[in-house]
Amino acid sequence: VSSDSPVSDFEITRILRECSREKNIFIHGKVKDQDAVVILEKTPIRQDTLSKLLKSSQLKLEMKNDIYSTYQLQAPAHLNEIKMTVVCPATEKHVKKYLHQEVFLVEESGEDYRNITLPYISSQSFSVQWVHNILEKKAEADRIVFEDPDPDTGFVLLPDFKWDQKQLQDLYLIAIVHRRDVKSLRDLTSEHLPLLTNIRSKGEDTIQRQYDVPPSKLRVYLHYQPSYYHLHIHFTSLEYNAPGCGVEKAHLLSDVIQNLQADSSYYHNRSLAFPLRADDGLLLRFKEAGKL
Ligand code: M7G
Repeated sequence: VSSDSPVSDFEITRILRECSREKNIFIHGKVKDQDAVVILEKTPIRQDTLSKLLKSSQLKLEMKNDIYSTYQLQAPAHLNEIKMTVVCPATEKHVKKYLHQEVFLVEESGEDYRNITLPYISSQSFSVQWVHNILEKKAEADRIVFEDPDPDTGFVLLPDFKWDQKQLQDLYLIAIVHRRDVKSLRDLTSEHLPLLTNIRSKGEDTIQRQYDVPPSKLRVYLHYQPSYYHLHIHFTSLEYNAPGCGVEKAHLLSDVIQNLQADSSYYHNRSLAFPLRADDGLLLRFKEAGKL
């Protein structure tokens, strides 16, 4: 590790989560005196480097039996990269976000949102400084793929930091709205339909043009609850099982648009179900209110 690396002084405290199938590991540790979370993830094998990988790697036979054989393949360093994400200084909430935890499904009525969830998220949620930095071009400006600057219906489209952009199998972009008064799905009414339809059409057009991925290969959705309460839309490859793309957390943008067309206060009134982790403060609030 080079001396200007953010993790050259990293001291491991504990492993928060590990998944051999996803080939990633989430580590809590300290850099000097600051808490840090480091995520290491093996990147997908790229089709465009396949022949190089097969030709230039060293092979070690592990076993052979009839028509079956397995090898250990030692790929050259540049074909064997690991993606690292660093959160430093990390808050207690970041550490918890990545810790493997039991989850519980909560059903939140519109009233529960206003009485329990809203007061909680107003005081407890993650900072959206990184979002403002993107909108103000103070960070990631060179990564912006498309921008519509309109203050009401405009947004910025850029790669999510989960995607290293090296292959399309795990394509992942996010559209972040310019308006700062929409926290989540719950705030949406028919007033926001021009914003949502604009994001859908320009987002899909841009991804088709830029990456040659048609709308029929995209999963376009919002999370409820999100981690960051500034409205943003996820655009992921349909082939990629992105974390949080399951029915308990993801709401397809096309469904959201139709629900608002049918009823402007749909998301104001409806009960919405979502998973909460055992150590989530919001879960405790629901329990205290006798809702679980
Ligand atoms: P979310 O639904 O609020 O939360 O989505 P989740 O993290 O629980 O899914 C926020 C999305 O923004 C996630 O897909 C993150 O990977 C992505 N993201 C988070 N941060 C801090 C950044 C960042 O600094 N830059 C970029 N480009 N994406 C980020």
